[in-house]
Amino acid sequence: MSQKPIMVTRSSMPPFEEYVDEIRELWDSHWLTNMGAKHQELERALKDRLGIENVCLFTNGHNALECILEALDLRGEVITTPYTFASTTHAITRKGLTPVFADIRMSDYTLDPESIEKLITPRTCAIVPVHVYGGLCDIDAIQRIADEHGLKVIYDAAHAFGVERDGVSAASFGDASMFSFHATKVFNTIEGGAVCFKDPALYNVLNQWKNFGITSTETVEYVGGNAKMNVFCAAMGICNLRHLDEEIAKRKLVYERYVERLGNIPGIKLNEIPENVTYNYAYFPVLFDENVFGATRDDVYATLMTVDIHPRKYFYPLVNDFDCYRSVYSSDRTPVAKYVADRILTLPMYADLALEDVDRICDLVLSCQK
Ligand code: T4K
Repeated sequence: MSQKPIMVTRSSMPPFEEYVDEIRELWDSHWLTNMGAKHQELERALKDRLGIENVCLFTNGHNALECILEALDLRGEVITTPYTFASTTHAITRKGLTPVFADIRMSDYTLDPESIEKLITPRTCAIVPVHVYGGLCDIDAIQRIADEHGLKVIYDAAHAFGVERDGVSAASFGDASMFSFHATKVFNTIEGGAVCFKDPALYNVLNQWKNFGITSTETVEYVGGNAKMNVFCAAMGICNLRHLDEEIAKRKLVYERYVERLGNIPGIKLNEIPENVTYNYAYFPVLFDENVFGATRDDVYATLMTVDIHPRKYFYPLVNDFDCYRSVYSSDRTPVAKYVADRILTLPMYADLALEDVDRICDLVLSCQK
């Protein structure tokens, strides 16, 4: 059945009774937060699902990223991408580090390893790449650069939950990966996030950072914050994790219909999924080349908005064009990112999007063609 309005995404939720059953025991325990039983249970379930050893839950992906940057005790410059959500750069800046923007690749809009290499200085301490739309970065090239120069790699994997390369989860790459479990994500805990990491010693440190730096009832060793996931969010995660495969399978159908309708249109570029990657179908980005397609991204955006369909320009403007950064940075230095940000539109994508609505969206997109 056609919905109105159609937003860029729509949170998936478990059956109501399933969630109620999950939270019933919380009324008996009266333990609502501070790493309660559901919190531990979700961490265990995530380890199983992702095939990893180390995971730490957080209130949201942003706090998770701030905490891992802090826990790794980084100082100096961090090479990152301007083609991302505000969170990535803000986390770096708020932790007293200096973001340095490298350019992205045209193929999948992730960081271009060549561009990273040119920006390394003696002050560089880390690389924070983003698996944009769930498409994996050039992990091997980035790791080679990091190893050569002794840099940490912290992936912003906010979009990449459920993505695998050759059967290995996106959670396994670099020194650490941050996931967002926000309501808009393929897997959500309402608000939430996690860090997956290599060094097991980080688990206690992250737990302390997210709990005011408290190390025992009578000792506080760090100036930590409060970034603990509460158990109602963890319970939502436990439920949603049971439905993850179904969620991704439904998204795949939507994705395939979009590709069928928009895949061979001159002036439209879609992202390709490499053969060895299992994708999560998190977003459906479309790049419009106005010279070939005959209409701009903004023309298509306006056409859809007129009929209450709300695509989004993720990620426009570029972070280096934000008011809070543009006095220091210039998007002219990241020309590929600038080109993409001016032409990208992410079309509605979620598990329950009806295929007839996908057809309607595609008809409207194609009606802009000249
Ligand atoms: N790094 C990257 C690369 C990220 O993309 C993000 C977050 C982060 C880090 C930080 O992770 P978190 O700290 O958020 O865990 C949304 C999300 O709020 C944000 O999580 C996400 N990226 C970003 C790409 O998208 P907005 O400002 O576009 O959200 P909003 O409120 O306009 O919602 C978009 C659509 O989602 C709505 O039109 C309808 C739907 N929606 C929204 C909400 C809040 C629902 O269906 N249910 C909901 O509860 O940022």
